[in-house]
Amino acid sequence: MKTLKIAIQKSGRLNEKSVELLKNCGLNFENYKSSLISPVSNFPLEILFLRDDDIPEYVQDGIADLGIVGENVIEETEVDVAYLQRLGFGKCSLKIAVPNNNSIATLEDLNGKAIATTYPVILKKFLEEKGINSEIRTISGSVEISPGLGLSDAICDLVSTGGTLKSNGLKPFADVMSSEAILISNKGNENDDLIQELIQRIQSVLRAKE
Ligand code: PRT
Ligand code: ZN
Repeated sequence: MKTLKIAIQKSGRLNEKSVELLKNCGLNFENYKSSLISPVSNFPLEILFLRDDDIPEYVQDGIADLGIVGENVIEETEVDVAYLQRLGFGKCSLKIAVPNNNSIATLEDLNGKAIATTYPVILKKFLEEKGINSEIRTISGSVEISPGLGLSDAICDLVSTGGTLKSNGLKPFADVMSSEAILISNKGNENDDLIQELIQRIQSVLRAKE
C-alpha cells in the first residue's frame, strides 16, 4: 500500500502547531526532536521534519506529497504547488518599515532608497507593481538592525506583534503581504484518496476550533 509523506517544520514557530494539528487529526506518531522522519502508526503516512525553507521545493519535486509551511516561504521560493487549505496559525504580515524619525512619507519616497530584506523576490514584485525603484539589499537575518547600522533606509520583514519593530525604533509603513500556515501538495495529486481523507480530517479539526 502507498505511504504518503508530509513535510513539516522541524523546529521554529510552526513546528508545535503543525504537530498539534496532525495529532488532533487522530494521527499517532513519535515527535522525536532528533529524527528526520517519523512514521504514523495508524495511517499510511510518514512525517518529514525539515527547515521551513526547504518544504516548498520538496513538495514541488514530489519528495514529499504534502507540506505545512508559511505562505511567505512559498511565495518567496516561487514554486508551483497546489494550495489545499489555510490553517489559521502562523499569522503575520510582510511589511516595509522605516525609522521613526524619517522623512519617508509616501511609497514614492522609497525611490532611490535602500531596503534590507530576507524576502527579495516578494519585495521586488511588490515594488515593480507599484512602479517604485528602490535598491533591494538581501541579507540573511537581523534585518531590523540594518537601518540603525546605516546599511539601509528601510526594511521589509515579517511582523506579528510589532514589538521587534518598536524596540528597534522602526514603524510599519506599507503592507506587502499577509501570511499564514498553509497545507500544500504536489500539483496534480490533490484528488488522491489518501490526501482527500487527510484534508477532510484537517477541515473537521479546524471547524471544531471555530
Ligand atoms: O529553522 P527554520 O528555517 O525552519 O525556521 P525560520 O527561522 O526560517 O522560521 P521561523 O520559525 O522564525 O518562522 C516560521 C514561519 O512562521 C515564518 O515563515 C512565518 O510564516 C511565520 N511567522 C509568524 C513568523 C512570525 N510570525 C514572526 N513574527 N516568522 C517570523 N517572525 C519574526 C520576524 O521575522 C521578526 O524577526 O519575528 C519578528 C517579529 O515579531 P514581532 O512579534 O516582534 O512583530
Ligand atoms: Zn527558515
